[in-house]
Order: sequence, then structure tokens, then C-alpha cells
Amino acid sequence: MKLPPHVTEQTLYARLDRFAIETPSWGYADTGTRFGKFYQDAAATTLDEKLADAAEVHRYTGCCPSVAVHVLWDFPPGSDPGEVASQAAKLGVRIGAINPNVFQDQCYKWGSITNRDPAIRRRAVQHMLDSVAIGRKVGSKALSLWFADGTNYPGQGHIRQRKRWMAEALREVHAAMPDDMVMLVEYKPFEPTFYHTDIADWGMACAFAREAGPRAKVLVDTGHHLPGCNIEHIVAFLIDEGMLGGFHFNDRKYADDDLTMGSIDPYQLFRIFYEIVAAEHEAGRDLDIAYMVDQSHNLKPKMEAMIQTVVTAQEHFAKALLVDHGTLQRARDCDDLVLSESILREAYSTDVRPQLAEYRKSHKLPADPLAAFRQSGHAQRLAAERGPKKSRASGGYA
Ligand code: RM4
Ligand code: MN
Ligand code: MN
Repeated sequence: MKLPPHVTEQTLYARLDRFAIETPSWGYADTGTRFGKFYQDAAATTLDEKLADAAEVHRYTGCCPSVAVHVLWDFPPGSDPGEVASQAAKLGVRIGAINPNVFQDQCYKWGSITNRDPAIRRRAVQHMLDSVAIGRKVGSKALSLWFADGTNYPGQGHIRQRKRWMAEALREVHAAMPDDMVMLVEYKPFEPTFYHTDIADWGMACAFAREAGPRAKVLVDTGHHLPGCNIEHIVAFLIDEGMLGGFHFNDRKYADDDLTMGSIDPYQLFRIFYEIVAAEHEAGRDLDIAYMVDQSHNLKPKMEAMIQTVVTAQEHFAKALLVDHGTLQRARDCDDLVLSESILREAYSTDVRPQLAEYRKSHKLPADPLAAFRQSGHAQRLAAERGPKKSRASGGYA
């Protein structure tokens, strides 16, 4: 494949070298929907297994050096964060974002940091402070926050008071973070609450992040928007405000479906990457954005789904790097919208797979990571080893 004249192999390869994607520990584990959970023999159960699977994905793709962890699921009481960090290093990965979990315990029935009971609010804040401490010990650079807090019925909660509790808690946690840690504030319009959610959209996340402190930014989970929402607009806006901290990548058809990235709307993924690449082009430097995956592979084999996601991310990022910014600007300057759109479509339609295969070969990686993984028999070996040991409590709906 020939690259367009404005892109050199050298610059493309160099930018891809600096494009890392963090995979989540929970993406390797058995997860389900609220209706049930179907176990996979090869899926990971322990944190060691999740780290081993993430390391294997990194070996095939070369661009997933870190793993996001969920405190409650991955660090049960008594676990040693230092031990986890060295186990990760031994496997060839490091611990990425720390995700506190203040939505699962029974005490959070009426919310966590916006619960009207000060004792529960304290408990939730304490869990976040403990998560910061774990983050310090494992060398994590990000505290990633998502709250299930909200109400189910009109009249249930004092919305403005809850807003103040939220701000207060975030400020306290921000103050406890080391200087090299960022706080990522995630938003979601609904689920598990269905009337109002305390951080329902990017604007609220941005306001809370600004109030929390200078190292708090917004986290855009691509599945957390109402239908029809223009996500790339949000991305461009947050970049311009200096408030885009990172992504949780996944795809969706209806709600927070957590499907694999680009499976439903790959052009949207390209448009998101285009806004980033355009801003980087104008700034003359990379933007500091954490690219993370947040998917629930209920039915797809976990590691294959992850490799498919990572390869899809690289492909769409590479396509965005092909956009001819100069010609696009000239087309805009004379309001030539047909040409402007065609320039984006030209880049999007370019088959970058041969170029990526070459790029990977130059790094001694498999040209086609997914095919290579499938041929390796690794998943079958894991299934034989892990399957018989797995306890399969029925994960029913009721
Ligand atoms: C939420 C959100 C969070 C994730 C939880 C499990 O919908 O996406 O990032 O940690 O699900
Ligand atoms: Mn998420
Ligand atoms: Mn989600």
C-alpha cells in the first residue's frame, strides 16, 4: 500500500509507537448481563490470571503495556499491592488506572458519595483514599472514578445537595493524590439509576473535575451517551478546554452495551480519532490522553475480543493520521463541504492493514495478531487448565 504524499512511513510508525491502549482486568474475567452469566473455560478468575492474559495480549499486539484494575474485584482485603506490581512487571506489563468500586456493596443501596447518610459517604471516600494508597504502591498514574449514584424516581433526592456532596468528596480525594496522579471523572446518563444520575454528562463531569483540582479531567466512555449524541464534538470541546483526560473504549447500539470497539460504528471511532489527531497536528505535540478499553465480553472469547479491539483501535487511529490537514483547511476556507467531507472519507476508506502489518513486522510482532493468537492454541490450553478448576455458581437474574 502506498501512503498519501503528506504522510511518511517514519512519522506514521513513530506516532503508532506512541499510541498505547490500556486493557482492563475485568475484560479477561467472566462477566455477564443482569440476566445471567455464561462461563468460559479459558476466562481468568484471579488477578494473576487476568494479568497473565493482559500480558499475552501485549505480546501479540505490542501496544498494551498497562492494565486497569478494579479495587474490589482485584484487591480483596489482605492482598499486597507491591506483590501485584512485581507480578505484573514479571509478566511484562504494569498496573494502569485504579478504579475504586463504590457501587457494589450493600451499604451503597442509596448511593455512595451522595448518600444522605454521612457515615456511608465517609466509607465511600475512605475507599477512594485507600484506592489512592494502592495506586501509590503499584505506581499507578490514574485514579478512574465512576459512580452509580443517582435516583430512580422524581422527588427521591435533593439534587443540588447531592451535587455539593459530590464536589466535596472529589476535592478531598484529589487533595490526597500524589502529584503525578490524575483523577479521571466518568459520566453516564443512566443505569443503574433511571431518573437522575449525579454525573450524567460531560458538562457535569467537567464542572466537578474543575472543582476537584488541577489534576482532575473528564473520562469519556464511548458507551455512555444518549442515542444520536455527537461524541467527537464532546471530544473536540474537552480538548480545547484542556479537560479531556481519557477514554473508556467500547461500542454500543442502544445503551451501555459494552460491545467491542468499532463493531457497530467504526466511522464514529475514526471521527473521534480525527479530532484528536487534528488537535495534535495544530499543537505540534501529542495530547496526554489515556486510551483505555472498558468492555464486557459476555459471549466473545475474552482474549480474542481484546486483540480484535486493539487492532481495530490501531487501524482507526492510523486512518486518522492519514487525513490531509492542509488540503482540508483550504477546502474549509472556501466552504467546499463536499471536498472537506471527501478528505475525511478518503482517509477513512484507506486500507491501512498492509501498512500496519509492515509496521508490526518491523517490531518483530505478528503481522496479524488475531490470526496468530488463534493459531497459537493458547486459549485452548488455558481452557484445559482453568476450566476444571472453575467454580460455576449460577449467575442467574434472581
Ligand atoms: C460502568 C462504567 C465504569 C465501569 C463499570 C463496571 O458502566 O463504565 O467505567 O467500571 O461500569
Ligand atoms: Mn467505563
Ligand atoms: Mn459503562
